[in-house]
Amino acid sequence: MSFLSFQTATQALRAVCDSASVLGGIRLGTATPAEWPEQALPAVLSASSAQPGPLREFWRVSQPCIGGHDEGIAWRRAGDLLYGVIELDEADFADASASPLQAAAEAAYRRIFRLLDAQGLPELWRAWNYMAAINSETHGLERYRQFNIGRQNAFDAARGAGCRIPAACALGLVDGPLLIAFMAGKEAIVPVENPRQVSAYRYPEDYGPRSPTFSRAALAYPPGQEVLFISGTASIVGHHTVHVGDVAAQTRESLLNILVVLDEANRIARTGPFRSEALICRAYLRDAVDLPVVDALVREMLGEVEVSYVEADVCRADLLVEIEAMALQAR
Ligand code: 3EB
Repeated sequence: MSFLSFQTATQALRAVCDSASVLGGIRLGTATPAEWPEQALPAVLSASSAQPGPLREFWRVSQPCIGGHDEGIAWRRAGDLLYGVIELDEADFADASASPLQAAAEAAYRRIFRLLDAQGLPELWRAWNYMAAINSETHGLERYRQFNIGRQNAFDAARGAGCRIPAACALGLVDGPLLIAFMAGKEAIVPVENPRQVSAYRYPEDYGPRSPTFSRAALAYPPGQEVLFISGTASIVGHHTVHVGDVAAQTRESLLNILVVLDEANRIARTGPFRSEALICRAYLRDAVDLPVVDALVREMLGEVEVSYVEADVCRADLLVEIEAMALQAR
C-alpha cells in the first residue's frame, strides 16, 4: 500500500475507513464533521444531479497518525508528513494596525510556520486558502491584496527572501472565517513555474503592494512516492487576464496553462511523466451555471479525469474560473 493516498467519500462517515489512518481533508457542503482535521467548504457543486458529489475528500496514510491542536491549528502527522487546518475570525484582528484580513493572514502563516518548526517538518508543500468577499475593497485595497500582504510578511519573517514557495490556491467565499489548510513535510518540494506566465511572486505592483506567494506547481516526496500539486490555474498569460467575459475561452486558456505546467513538471519528475488523464482536478466557478461548459472542456482537453466543482470567487474580479490539479505516483 502506498504511504499517501487521496480518497473521496459520498457515504456516511462510519463506512469510510479506519479514522486513525486519515491525515486530514476537506468537508464539502453540509457533511457532518469528521474527527480528523477538516477544512469546511460550504459551496460544493456536483457535475450531475443524478450522482451527488462527494461529502468529503481526505488524505489517507499507511500508518496510524498522531495529532494535536497547537497555535489554533488542528493537525495530524504520520512520519514526516503533516496536514493542518486553521480558521481565523477576522473580528479577532480588529485592533491590528493593518486591516483585519491582512493581520489574520499574517498571524495564520506565522502560526503555521511555528507549528512546522516545532514539529521538525519545516517545508510547506501546499496551501489551500479561502476567505470571505475576496474581491471587495475595504481599507482602500481589495481584500485579496490585503491577504497577499499578510501572507508575504509572514513568509519573509519566518522563512526569509528566496525561500521555497509552496503550491497554493486562494478563493473567495460569501462569508465566514479565513480558512487555510496545508500539507507540509521534512523533505523540500521542487517548485515548478509556467513559461507562459510571469511567476506570481514576481507580479508587478499593478496587482497589489505585495505579490501572491505561490509557485505554479510543486513536486513533493512522501516516502516511496512523488506527488504533483498544480496550483490554482487561471486565464492569465504573462501577468494579464485574457478572455474577459468569455468563460469557455478562459477555461481553455486555464487548461492550456495546466498542460504546460504539467510538461514543465514532467521534465524533472523522478517517476516518469504524469499523464493528464490521471490528474485529480477541482474547478472553482464564479457562477455555477458555467459548470456544463467547463466540464465539457476539462474532459476534451485533459481526458476523463476526476473533477469536482466548487462555487467560489476567483481572486481577480475579471476571472470566471480557476482549476487546480494533482497526481500521485509510486517512486
Ligand atoms: C493567478 O495565477 C491566479 O494567491 O495563492 C492562483 C493560485 C491564484 C494561487 C494564491 C492565486 C493563488 O494569479 C490566482
